[in-house]
Amino acid sequence: MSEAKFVLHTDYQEVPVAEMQQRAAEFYTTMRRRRTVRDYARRDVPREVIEQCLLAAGTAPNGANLQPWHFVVVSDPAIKKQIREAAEEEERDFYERRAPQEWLAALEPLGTDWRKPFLETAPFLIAIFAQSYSVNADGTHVKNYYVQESVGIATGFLIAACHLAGLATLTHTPSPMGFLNEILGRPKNERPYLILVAGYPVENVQVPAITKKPLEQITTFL
Ligand code: IYR
Repeated sequence: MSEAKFVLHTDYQEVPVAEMQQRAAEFYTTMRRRRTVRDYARRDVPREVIEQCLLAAGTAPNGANLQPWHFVVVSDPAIKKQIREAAEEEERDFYERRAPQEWLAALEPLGTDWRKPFLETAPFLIAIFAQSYSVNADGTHVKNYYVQESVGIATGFLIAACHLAGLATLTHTPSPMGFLNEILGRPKNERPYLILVAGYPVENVQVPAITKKPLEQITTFL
């Protein structure tokens, strides 16, 4: 059993309170400009930008630092087409049969339906997988911890990184998503978490007229 080793946290930088205020406000100002975009231009984005965003995602805090995630970055048009076809098949069933009326009513303000053209038009689909467990070289399994939370936080970092880089994103969750393992050749210990679509919006893109809850509604200070 190896013991914990510690190093000085020289990366931590204290910020004067006035600057703290300013930075926190600036971050909010930046983040509030993020919108989920569903209409993408057929315009390339350099792969290096996505790589940097993924590096940021990989810094996320996570259970026991086991980093239980895998990101499959799809730009190949043939694979995107397969994903679109499989997703639309599930989505059609969802919208036309499986979805309860209450769910459809909740989705109405977003104007979504079973058609998912963005899965082909956007330059990048990042399929995010959650590793329920890891597999050693000898085939034995290692348990992962707080997998959903960990992957959710990494996904949040990834979305923020893309947004800061000037990319629009969409969190797409076709249900069920098992087809992603087959199409992308991922192993049984990995569960599809969501597809993050990234790219440029079409010109004059429109987004639903929705609002975010005010601070008083989402917080309690005691
Ligand atoms: N997965 C479907 C339905 C959907 C569900 C929720 I909750 C959303 O916020 C948006 C869509 C789809 O992608 O259309």
